[in-house]
Amino acid sequence: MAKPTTPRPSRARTKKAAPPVGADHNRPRPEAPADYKASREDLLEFYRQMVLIRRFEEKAGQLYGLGFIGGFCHLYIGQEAVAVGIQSALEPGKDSVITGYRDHGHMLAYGIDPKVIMAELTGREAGISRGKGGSMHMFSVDHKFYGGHGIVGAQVSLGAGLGFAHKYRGDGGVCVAYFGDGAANQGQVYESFNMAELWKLPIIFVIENNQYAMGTSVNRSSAEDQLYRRGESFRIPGLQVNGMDVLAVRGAAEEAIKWVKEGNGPILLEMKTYRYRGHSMSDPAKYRSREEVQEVREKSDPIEGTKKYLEAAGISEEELKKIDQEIRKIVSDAADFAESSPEPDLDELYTDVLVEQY
Ligand SMILES: Cc1ncc(C[n+]2csc(CCOP(=O)(O)OP(=O)(O)O)c2C)c(N)n1
Ligand SMILES: [Mg+2]
Repeated sequence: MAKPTTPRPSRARTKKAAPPVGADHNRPRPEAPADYKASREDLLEFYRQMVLIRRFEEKAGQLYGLGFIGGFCHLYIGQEAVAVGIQSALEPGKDSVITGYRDHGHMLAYGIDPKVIMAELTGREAGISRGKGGSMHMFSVDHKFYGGHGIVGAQVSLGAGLGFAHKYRGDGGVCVAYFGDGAANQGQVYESFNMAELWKLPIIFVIENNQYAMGTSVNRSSAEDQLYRRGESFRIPGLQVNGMDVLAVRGAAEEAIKWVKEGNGPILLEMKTYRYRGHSMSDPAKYRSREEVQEVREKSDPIEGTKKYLEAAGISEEELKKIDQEIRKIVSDAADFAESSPEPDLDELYTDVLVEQY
C-alpha cells in the first residue's frame, strides 16, 4: 500500500493551551454573592423553618416504620438550609418552584400546612394531592409549587417550561428548578440548559449536591464533579455555595434572582449539602461510613450553625427551647390529623388521572 504523501500535522506543532472555562466569551458574569445580613427576626424564622423540616421528617420516618406511609419516602434531613434559604428570597405567588421526589422540606419552606403534607404522605383524602400522590408527587398550584417528580431529571425540563411560561406571560416571575447531583448526569438536563439559555428564560437551576445519588458518590460517578461548571458550555454561569449555611444560601439566591430578573437568562447554583439519612427508607448505605455522616453532623449541621448566629444575635437558649416545643406540637398535631383522616373514597381512583376537556 502506498504511503500517505501528506503526513498528519504533529500534535506538538498545533498544540495551544485552551482558555480557562468562562474566559472564552467576553460576557458579564454574576457577582460573587455575599452572605445575607439577617436581622434577628430573619434568623428566628430560618431557625423555626429548619427545625420544622427536621422534626417533620423525623416523624415521617417513624410513621413509615409503623406502616402508616406506603411507597417511597425520601427525607430531607441535613439539607434544610437549601430550601429555607432559597425560598425566603422568592416572591410568594409570583415565582414558581419544581423539584424531585425529596420534596417535603420544599413544601414546608413554602409555608404549606404540615397537616396536608402529612396527610398526603399517609394517603389520606385531606392530603394536598388528595392522598393519591404520596411522598413523591405533591403539588400546590396555589403556591406555584409544581411537584414533586419521581423521574430523575424530568423536573428540569418541566422547569424550563415553567420559565418559558413566566417569560411568555410577562409576569415577572422566576422559576427555581431543583435537582440532585445524580440527576445532573441526565441528558435531558442539558437539552433544557440549551433551550433555557438560547431563549434567555428566567430560571435558576439549583443542584442540591448532597454528595450521593442512590448508591454511589458524586466523585465516583461524575467526570466533572465540580457541578457548578456544568452550565458553562451553554454559557450559563454557575456559583458554588455552602448549602449548609442558610445565610450563604440566601445571599446566593438573591444574587441569582437579580441576575435572572435583569434579563441575563438562566443561572446555576450548586448547593454543597449533605443528607444524613439513606437515599430512601431502605438503604444499606454501603457507599459511605458512619463516621463520615457523624463528622458532618458534628461540624456542619445547618441548624447548629444557625444556632451560633442566633447566640451571637443575643437570642437566649430559652427562646429557642420555646420554638422547639412549638414545632414539636405542630408536627405531632400534623401526625394526629393524618392518622385520624379518612382515606380517599374509591371513586377518587378515577379523578385527576385524565384531562377530559381543554
Ligand atoms: C430516570 C430515572 N432513572 C433512575 C431512577 C432511580 N433513581 C431514583 S433516585 C436516584 C438517584 C438520584 O440521586 P440525586 O439526583 O443525587 O438525588 P438525591 O436522591 O440525592 O436527592 C435514582 C437513580 C429514577 N427514578 N428515574
Ligand atoms: Mg444526591
